[in-house]
Amino acid sequence: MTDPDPRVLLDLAVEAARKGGALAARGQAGISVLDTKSSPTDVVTEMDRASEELIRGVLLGARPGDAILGEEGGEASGSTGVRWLVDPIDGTVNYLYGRPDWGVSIAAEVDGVVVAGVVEVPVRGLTYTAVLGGGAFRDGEPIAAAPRVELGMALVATGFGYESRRRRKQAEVLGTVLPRVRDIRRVGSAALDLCDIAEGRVNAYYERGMQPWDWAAGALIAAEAGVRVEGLRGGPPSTDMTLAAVPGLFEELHDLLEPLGADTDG
Ligand code: LIP
Repeated sequence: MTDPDPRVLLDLAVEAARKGGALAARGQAGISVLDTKSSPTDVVTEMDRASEELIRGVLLGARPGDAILGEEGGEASGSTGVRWLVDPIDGTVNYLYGRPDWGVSIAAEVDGVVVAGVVEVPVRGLTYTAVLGGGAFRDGEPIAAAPRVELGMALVATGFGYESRRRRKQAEVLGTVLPRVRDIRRVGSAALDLCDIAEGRVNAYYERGMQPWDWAAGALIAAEAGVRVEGLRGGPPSTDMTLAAVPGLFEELHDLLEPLGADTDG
């Protein structure tokens, strides 16, 4: 079977992200918590579920044989070699509080390689996209990461998990990082953090505990914008750590985080 064209996959992802994002944006006012996951503060709203259902319908309606992994709906296997990674609302706590920094993240993998990704930011009306080898874009305009700065001049984004043990360790790591950098940003959405670095609005990003649906689309967009995106021990990002910065700064941040065991909880 010939591999599907990544641009065709991207167009479908954008259609699904816009539909899911529009539904979620309409429902943001007056939203309430439906359920919790790893801790009482790790919430799911009715819109996380409704938007993911709609997105799954658009993707699998067009390509019924594909596999899909969604934050809320779990995994369904397929037969085409294509797997979709879907986070219907990345930044759920922002969403719950009426804040604008949340997005819809959809990536397409072919035989395990992410080839297309979109992060849609409905309240801000922004669409970030990339296909493998084709550059990164915001609303169709090319974007690029900021040039390298020294670690001491870097604006560094990060985020925190929901469990108290992990948070204690993350606070400890932050205690070492904060005095060494220009400043820290905690936006509350990994997908948006990765788009921020892709267009030079922060210099670096690190976070422990992310899942493939959080990073897959944003990591491709950042990589296509010139950012190195990996785990802390080489290889692609993993749940242990997502670390992103332009070459040079990447190594500096890596060498600060690695001895701290920033990819562990203790
Ligand atoms: C969120 C991440 C964020 C992280 C939060 C949370 P969600 O995803 O994108 O970076 O710090 O703890 O995991 O739960 O909004 O999809």
